[in-house]
Amino acid sequence: MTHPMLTLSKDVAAALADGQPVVALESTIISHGMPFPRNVETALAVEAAVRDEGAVPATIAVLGGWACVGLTAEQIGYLGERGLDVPKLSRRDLPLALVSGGDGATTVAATMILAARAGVEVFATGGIGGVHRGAELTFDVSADLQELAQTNVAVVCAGAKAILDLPKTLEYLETHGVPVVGFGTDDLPGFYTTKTGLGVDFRADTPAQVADLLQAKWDFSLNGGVLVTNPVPSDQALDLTRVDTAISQAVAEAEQQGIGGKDATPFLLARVKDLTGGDSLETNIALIENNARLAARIAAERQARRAHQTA
Ligand code: PSU
Ligand code: MN
Repeated sequence: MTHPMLTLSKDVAAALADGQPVVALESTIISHGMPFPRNVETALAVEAAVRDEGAVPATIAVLGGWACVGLTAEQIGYLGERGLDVPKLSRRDLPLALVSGGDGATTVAATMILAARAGVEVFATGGIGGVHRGAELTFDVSADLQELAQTNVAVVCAGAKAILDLPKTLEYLETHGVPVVGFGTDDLPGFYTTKTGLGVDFRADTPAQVADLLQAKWDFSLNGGVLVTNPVPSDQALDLTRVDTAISQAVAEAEQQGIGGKDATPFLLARVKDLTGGDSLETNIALIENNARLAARIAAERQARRAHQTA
């Protein structure tokens, strides 16, 4: 059931009606994940990458209390320019934004919810939220993980970054039945780095293999998402030691300054960017585009099967 406040752009509505592949994209990464104007340039480049692979992009946000699936370039520009003034919306915050009639940038969790409502099953982003370092004391576990546990959307990302506790994040996903796929790799990618030394559950070397897994899971009514981890292209990856040093310092500063709740992730991302002299931003941009292309190919594979089944 769609909600009356769910608005599909013309392009997205037409693509879904025609059975064309559609890729969902989030907006927290625009408003909270990167500085203006690179955030807007990146969001538009990512949409172009999806189109280039033959799919239709559906960037998702709440605007004026309407849950929008598919934004115009102007709307993307607005979210990027207003940056941190746009509230960050996760599952908890979504109903508040709808009743207040305000704007909001959707996290992975909230984007999955709205994508699923609209009938979009593949979503590309940079990195997901996870279990934070020190979560045994703070209880800081991103709502993204709980959403992956219950909402039927495949999330293509470059892994989770080491601002998180990666082994605990994998444990959480295992408990909640979320398969972690490595695209072309047996090693969990670490966002800025291609490897973390941790394993994935399933290696896929083609979009068709990912589509097979989605079909098996959902046909069997095993609800919930699949995390498809796609390593950053190696010529764009950062040095592991350098990233680790920056992350450790950012995590320590967050602790000293008492930064928690939904401010934790944006704070850490911004500090890592500064501490790497901006290099982490370039890597971030490259990997999102890479993920968008893969997501488009997976979405195309899903649609091709559906067409075949109904033929
Ligand atoms: N990780 C990144 N970049 C991001 C985010 C995470 O590398 O922009 C954003 C995503 O929108 C993700 C959110 O869903 O942060 C997680 O926030 P929290 O930990 O508060 O759930
Ligand atoms: Mn949190």
